[in-house]
Amino acid sequence: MSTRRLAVVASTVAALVAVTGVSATAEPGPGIQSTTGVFVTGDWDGDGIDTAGWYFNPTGVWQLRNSNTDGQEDLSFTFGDTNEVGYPVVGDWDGDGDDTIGLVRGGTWLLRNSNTAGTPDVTFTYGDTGSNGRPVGRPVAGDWDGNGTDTPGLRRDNVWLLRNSNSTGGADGTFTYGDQYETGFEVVGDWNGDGYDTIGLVRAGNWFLRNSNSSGAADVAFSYGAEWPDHWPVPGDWDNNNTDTAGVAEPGTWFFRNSNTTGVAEIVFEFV
Ligand SMILES: [Ca+2]
Ligand SMILES: [Ca+2]
Ligand SMILES: [Ca+2]
Ligand SMILES: [Ca+2]
Repeated sequence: MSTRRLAVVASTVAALVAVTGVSATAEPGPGIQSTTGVFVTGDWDGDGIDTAGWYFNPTGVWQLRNSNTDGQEDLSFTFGDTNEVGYPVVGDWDGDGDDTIGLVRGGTWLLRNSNTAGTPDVTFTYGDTGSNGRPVGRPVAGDWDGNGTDTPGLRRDNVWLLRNSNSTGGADGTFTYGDQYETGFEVVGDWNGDGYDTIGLVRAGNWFLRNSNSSGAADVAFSYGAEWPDHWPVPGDWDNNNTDTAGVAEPGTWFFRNSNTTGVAEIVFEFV
């Protein structure tokens, strides 16, 4: 077991105030994909605990681990093409209790209901395709209406567009959260354990979480981790108490915390 602990710099967390009524189309700051892959977390085996995963877009290979401990992947399979342009998403698309994988290629969502190689179980159009073949905006997924299934969302700058079904159509809810030309990294989770996933932003290690999918100020703000891309924000439910809390990953090491507060990592392990 690693003895490394995440150093958290105590810093003043500025209040995040949402700007309303501003239309924005600019791409957010962080690069949409890392050349070394994308860190993801999900409940791959349906035991109630979110665990680590990794998607390597140059090969389309997913590597998932079922415990937050040092070790190799429990699952490894290909879903995606060589030099895949799709952005990885994770969610419980069919509401059976386990999280599975998906890709967003431009405006096309390709979702699979098992963590295995194969063709998409669900395909639909949501959003637009940019000139580079990637989605316009950053895809997210969450259970916005508390019915047990995760469905799509997009963040375009500070405009969030959420949909409540995995089918072709428009946004069911749209609001602004964040600044115009927002540089933060978007996160989604059930921060307060009420059964609804809501949104958040992580700016340079400062987390700004909101408990409703609406415009307004952050409900919870704290510092955890370093600025992206040193630390990739990966929230999840590490202790199976139905609340999602902060986590960050850097290549090879994962640092999870069981509360949305400033402090050190409570779970640290080496994976990928
Ligand atoms: Ca599922
Ligand atoms: Ca839902
Ligand atoms: Ca919630
Ligand atoms: Ca938890």
